[in-house]
Amino acid sequence: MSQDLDKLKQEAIAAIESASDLGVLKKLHQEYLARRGLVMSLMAKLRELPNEEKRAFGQKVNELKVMLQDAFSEKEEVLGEQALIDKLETEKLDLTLPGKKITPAPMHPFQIIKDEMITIFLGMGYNVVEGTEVEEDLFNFTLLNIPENHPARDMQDTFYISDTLLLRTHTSPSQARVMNENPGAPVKMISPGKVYRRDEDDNTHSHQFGQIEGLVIDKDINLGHLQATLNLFVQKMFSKTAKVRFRSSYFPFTEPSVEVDVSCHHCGGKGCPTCKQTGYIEILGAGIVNPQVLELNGYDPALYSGFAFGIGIERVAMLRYGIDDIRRFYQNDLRFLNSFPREGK
Ligand code: FA5
Repeated sequence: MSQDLDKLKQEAIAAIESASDLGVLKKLHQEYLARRGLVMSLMAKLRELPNEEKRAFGQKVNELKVMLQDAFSEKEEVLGEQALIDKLETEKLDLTLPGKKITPAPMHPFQIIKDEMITIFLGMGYNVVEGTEVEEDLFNFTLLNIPENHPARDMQDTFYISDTLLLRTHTSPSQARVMNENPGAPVKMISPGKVYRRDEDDNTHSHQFGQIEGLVIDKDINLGHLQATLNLFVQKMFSKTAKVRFRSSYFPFTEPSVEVDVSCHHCGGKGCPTCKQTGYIEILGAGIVNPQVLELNGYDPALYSGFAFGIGIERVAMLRYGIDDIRRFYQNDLRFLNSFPREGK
């Protein structure tokens, strides 16, 4: 019996030492040390031994088991390390290889022009105020001197969320919000954002577009201030030679009111489908704040006066880039989008 044990031990040690990888070692472990493996099968032979030898033999089998377990663990460690070294060797990273070039997306013309417009007004000392796209009827209409059933509401029909909540039709509610935040204090602010209307889409009209609102309230503000401000804006945005036209107009929240057109980029003012043969494209509405609006929003019209304007962002972008159709802003045609500069270039 003892000879069997010695033989098994020698064979096992030799096999463990010569195991070339972890897979082979695992098989050997099963062969020798599993419940029905070679070592445990020696235990079955106990029964054949005389009683006085049983104990000593059992002890020897146990010692062999422990010894083989140690041998397996040691070999496993050595082979594990070798496997890791092999893996690192075969999967070596070449850190000197050039990386994949990441091309920044082009800037959207709406964003480029909006940023430029904001920069121009910041340069004139305006604050930037955020408005809300989902707006209360009160701020969108009533506080701007457009009470319920006023016909001007029809000109700016919109998408209603409830009887009193709607998608704002213009950025002018920011005027009422700013005035109500600090009634009686001077104001010099712009408020950019998206607006929505139930307008029929065509070359120059969209049901969703951007505006930048402007509001100045102080003592002795007059139409001359408004005109000088808008002239400076147009010169900075386009060129000193861009033709500007002030037309008298009507808004319930300004009195007098004007609309401002800039000569059409497409035909240079001769008339074409883009400008509907007029030679000009309207970019904004403006006027002197109606005393009624000052009063509705906590200002004394005997002390204060102001001017306000609302500029269409896409319209300005169309003039600057010669874009013939406002729908291009929303169609996501890559040929159009890729023709604008990329960030950082
Ligand atoms: C207004 O929205 C006024 N709230 C502007 C205003 C503000 C007047 C402060 C007085 C004082 P209007 O509807 O004209 O006005 O729109 C202003 C500008 O938004 C237009 O000149 C035009 O540039 C742009 N715009 C209007 N409707 C559309 C549309 N459907 N699609 C694209 N741009 C539009």
